[in-house]
Amino acid sequence: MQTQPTVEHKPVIFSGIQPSGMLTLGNYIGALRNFKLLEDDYDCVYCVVDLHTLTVRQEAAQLRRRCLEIAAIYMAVGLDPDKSLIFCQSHVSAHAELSWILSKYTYLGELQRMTQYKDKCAKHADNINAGLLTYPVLMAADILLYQTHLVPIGADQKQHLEITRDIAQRFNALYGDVFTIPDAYIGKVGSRVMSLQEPARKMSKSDPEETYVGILDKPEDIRRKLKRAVTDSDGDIRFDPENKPGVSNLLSILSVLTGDSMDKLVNELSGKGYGELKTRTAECVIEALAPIQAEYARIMADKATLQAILDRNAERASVRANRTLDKVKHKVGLAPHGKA
Ligand code: ATP
Ligand code: LTN
Repeated sequence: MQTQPTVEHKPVIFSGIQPSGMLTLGNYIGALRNFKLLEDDYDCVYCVVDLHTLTVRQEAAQLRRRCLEIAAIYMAVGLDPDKSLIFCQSHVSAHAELSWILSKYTYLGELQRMTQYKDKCAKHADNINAGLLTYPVLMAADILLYQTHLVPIGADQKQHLEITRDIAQRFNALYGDVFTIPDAYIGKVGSRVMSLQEPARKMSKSDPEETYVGILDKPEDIRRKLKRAVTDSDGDIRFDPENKPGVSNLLSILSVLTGDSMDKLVNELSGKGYGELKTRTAECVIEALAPIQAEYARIMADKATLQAILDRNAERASVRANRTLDKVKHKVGLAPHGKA
């Protein structure tokens, strides 16, 4: 009897970024950089999660443009759209459909406990819509549709990954092994890059300009922002996130981007003063972002090609996502359609 050759399937990665603004150094260090590092060893699905972005009021033309921009950034960090599946969430209707079904397997109490929900309610008190609450269900749908093993995210998304696992386990307990249970991948250093002005808070693209470095910022802006970064007054360079959040934040950024250990950096910089730490960090950030910026400009100069890549990849993603969605629909008892 002839034996079939075994096909080696790589484990699946899924992650998403919202097109809610131009990306920051936090998004790069906490998420994007890891996307690229993991690309060769996994079957990767990277999504621009535009449906999530609707939870906060957006200007339509700007949101449309930003979707393309984030997809271009994915490619500019080196992700290959023929290797990794790069697409817009709203182009694959299975995400919204699965989210609707999973919301019946998610408890109100667990959604109300999410810290991002509480933070967003406080920040957007004039528009506390139902989508802010059900946001993690859509995120669970994103991840579970692709039978994902690993989800590279920043530390702020850990709670959302936990609820995703809970929903999947609850569903599997009722209907059998429908979903793969995903694990979070959170980098050891840099999983929480802090605001340059309020180093106790995470750097966020929806905060004021001076609090973050944008991936596309010009060198002079990066130098200015880092020079003005809030530190403290004891003048001592050491890694102590609790008591010295500003200095520790700069050290973490340097450590991730150079690959140098914290001990090595602290040894080199001790006694040198904050000016030196800030200059070194700025130059290192400029050097890391320069090739990404050049590649981004090249990709954005040909939007037709970019659009064609997104269209093609959305079709491929739909085929994969619908396999899981069809299984789910069958399990919960939705009527089959006539398609053979
Ligand atoms: P917003 O500020 O608009 O709420 P965000 O930047 O927090 O957006 P996303 O754009 O969806 O949210 O985040 C994309 C990825 O970047 C997520 O994995 C998130 O955990 C990570 N990330 C965001 N900010 C940081 C940060 N300051 N440090 C490390 N990782 C981050
Ligand atoms: N919730 C995330 C963005 C996001 C995501 C995902 C991340 C939506 N769906 C699926 C990983 C996997 C955020 O706000 N940063």
